[in-house]
Amino acid sequence: ENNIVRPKGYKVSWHSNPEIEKHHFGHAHPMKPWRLTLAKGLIMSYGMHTAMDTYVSRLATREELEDFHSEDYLDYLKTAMVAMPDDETPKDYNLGGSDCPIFEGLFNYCSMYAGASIDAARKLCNNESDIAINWSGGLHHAKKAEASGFCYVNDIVLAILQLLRKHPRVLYIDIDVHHGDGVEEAFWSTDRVMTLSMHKYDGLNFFPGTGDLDRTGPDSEGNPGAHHAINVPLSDGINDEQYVWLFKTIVGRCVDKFQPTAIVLQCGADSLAGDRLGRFNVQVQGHGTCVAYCKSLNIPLLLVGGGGYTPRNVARAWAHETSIAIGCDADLDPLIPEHTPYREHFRHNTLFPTLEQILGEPRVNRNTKKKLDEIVSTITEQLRFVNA
Ligand code: ZLM
Ligand code: CA
Ligand code: ZN
Repeated sequence: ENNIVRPKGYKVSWHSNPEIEKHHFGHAHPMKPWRLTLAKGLIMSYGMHTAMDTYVSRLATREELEDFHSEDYLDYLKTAMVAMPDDETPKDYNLGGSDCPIFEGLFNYCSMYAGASIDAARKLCNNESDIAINWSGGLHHAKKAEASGFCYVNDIVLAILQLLRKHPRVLYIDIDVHHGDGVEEAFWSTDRVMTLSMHKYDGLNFFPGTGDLDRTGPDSEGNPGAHHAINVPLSDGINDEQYVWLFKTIVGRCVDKFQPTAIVLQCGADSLAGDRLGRFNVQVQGHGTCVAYCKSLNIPLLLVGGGGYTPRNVARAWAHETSIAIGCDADLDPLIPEHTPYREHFRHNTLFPTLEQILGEPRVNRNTKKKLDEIVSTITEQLRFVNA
């Protein structure tokens, strides 16, 4: 096993619990908590755990969950019947459908990934970490009293609420291929949280169907949340060069104007090329460059996971991004170590497979330069209304 040198005076904490990985959404469901096992195996085979403070996370308490979720929703989530066949389960709170099935241990699963994000946020609040990581979190669609899109409890909202105890302004950035609607909605009416989501948007078909460029916050006069929601709607096939340019340009301008004192980055890996549900041509390198850019801002940073439905690519991305957080990315051999568990899943034995290796034929890029320039100039205009 390799040993990574821990950079002096720079602290990264890794929050996880192996119990989370053992849950199953059901046969053929795209969300596979097991992808976390694959990612952890890769991270550890590079020896990266030796350069972080590692914590086995605990269950979020009822009281902590109630910071965002309603009591009746939490009651139902806790007692929802496992035995009932899918088609007989009542669809209360959007639970029990094919997207958000009720499965064994559901409430423990939710409490564990939420506990990890809350712990991670607290490490940032008391300056015990500069970057805190929870790859099992990032479940951005969950609402106050509703499950949505594979998400039941919104760990991101709970973590941001922790950060707001110490931090005047939090910037939330979401690079999952889906719109971060649950987080956006939770902080819709406050100017202490700016939400920025990049996502596939086609006005109708692609889940959750929201996130157009003109969705910028409440338009009621005098509402402090006005202009504090930022949405970057994208088309199929966007590549690394375009994606990273948009990310740096827009995040750079948001940071200049909003002056966040903490950043939460949702690193959904379904924006990668070859994802089972995604539509983009983003590669592990480009995805990681977004993390590196956030790190370079030297603002306390919470990294959470999110989507990601081709497990080998999820593992590659989150391992690479862990190495960026630690600062050992340049030292890693891109060839996946021989002793990596489940190495047979990495048919191309590199952290950075080419588009041809991933896809055979890359997806057609439907994003024109003109459209991307329009997005940047519209958001630049929007940010004229934002002050720190
Ligand atoms: N049908 N099985 C992203 C959340 C995306 C809603 C259309 C379900 C699926 C999908 C489930 C095994 C995040 C929708 C889809 C079929 C109504 C979505 C179970 C395949 C399967 O094979 C499947 C029987 C299932 C679900 C595909 N669902 C693809 N896309 C989205 C939710 C979550 O990545 O952003 C964060 C973790 N749901 O499009 C339907 C409208 C349900
Ligand atoms: Ca997104
Ligand atoms: Zn997603």
